[in-house]
Amino acid sequence: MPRCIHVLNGPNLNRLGRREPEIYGRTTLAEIEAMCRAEAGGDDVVFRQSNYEGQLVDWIHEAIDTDAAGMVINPAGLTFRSIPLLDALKMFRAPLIELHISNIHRRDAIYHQSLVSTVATAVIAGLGARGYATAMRALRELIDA
Ligand code: DHK
Repeated sequence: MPRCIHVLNGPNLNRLGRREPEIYGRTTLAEIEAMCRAEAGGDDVVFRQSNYEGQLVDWIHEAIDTDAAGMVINPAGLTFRSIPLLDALKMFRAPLIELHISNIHRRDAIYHQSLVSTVATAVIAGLGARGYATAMRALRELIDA
């Protein structure tokens, strides 16, 4: 049975390409999905985005219940305050990479304290959209290890 990697994206990421391009660039989420699938090798990819916290929690439960091999998550604005998201990720036992397009540590202080980083295997921030491809490569290596 092929391994499955889940790539989850939080609020407002559906607007990438036209959302504060000076921060997030002009790559669209559809283009990012294509980048992730291009890096997947023989692994299946579930690629999703939601503006709703509960939907992301449900998708994390689904990843747990279907024995996902690993996860890349860009929690977006839910990174810093969402206890429900954190509690769900605490149950996810496979490799987990937290991904941010921007370098959150070089931005306003509200973006500096990630709750998700307390449970992530690794964190990638500041590489722009290409960070997703880097995260996919790194996650597959973590899964293989
Ligand atoms: C995306 C968002 O939507 C912000 O709320 C985060 C993250 C940063 C990113 O850089 O991908 O603070």
